Amino acid sequence: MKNVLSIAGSDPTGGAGLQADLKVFRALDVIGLSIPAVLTAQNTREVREVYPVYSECLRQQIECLLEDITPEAMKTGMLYSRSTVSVVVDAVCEYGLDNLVVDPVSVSTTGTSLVEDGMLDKLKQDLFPHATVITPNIYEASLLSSMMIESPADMQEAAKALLDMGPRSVVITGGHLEGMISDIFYDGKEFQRFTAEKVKGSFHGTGCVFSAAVAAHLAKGSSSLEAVAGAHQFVHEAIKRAENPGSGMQILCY
Ligand code: PXL
Repeated sequence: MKNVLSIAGSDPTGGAGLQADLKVFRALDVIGLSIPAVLTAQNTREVREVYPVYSECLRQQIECLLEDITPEAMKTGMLYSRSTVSVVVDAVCEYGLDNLVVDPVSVSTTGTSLVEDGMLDKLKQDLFPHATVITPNIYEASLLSSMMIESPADMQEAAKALLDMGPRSVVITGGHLEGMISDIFYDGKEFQRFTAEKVKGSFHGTGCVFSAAVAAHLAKGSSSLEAVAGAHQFVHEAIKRAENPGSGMQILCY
């Protein structure tokens, strides 16, 4: 079996973050490796507190794991702080990690900021150039590109701007098109659109599940485009089976 590493935030509900990533890895038949970069206190209604893991702790977790196992792919999720991004960039360079999926997690579905000031600039400058795929949702793509995104044409423009930041490909998720939900993939050659019927409800963790599925597919040898197509399908099926474990948002089931 292939090994896939997630460096991300912990979400005790299991709907998003590291715990969701591990469930995706299990469902897609890869070995899941996991390093918490941030701890959160949250439930299905709110993200109450965010505690980044201090740099030395993160560095030691990465070093100890990677001197033993080399993952075939890796994803980053919520990193929150500039110093956390630095540690991850150092590790990617030092261990020559490939098949890197960067999910530029910026805000929770309930509206809480999940990044400290200046962190997104650092992510763009230092981590994006190493990424095989970056997976912003519409809101994140807009923040990162400083563009208003209101139409499929805007999504394409934003994808071009994001590709110029150095990743080998970009997928912007969660666009709306005539009642359908659409993701746009761009690798500098052509645009590909993936559409699915919009399911009613408020779902937590769709971005995490999507990027984890992309990483799992890359580890198993898929191209970026194939990995994104697989992840799109996976998320759509998981949304249809979503459950409501608390009194807030639904979490995906897969
Ligand atoms: O969905 C973004 C996200 C990612 N990672 C963690 C989160 C959230 C949203 O709440 O808590 C740990």
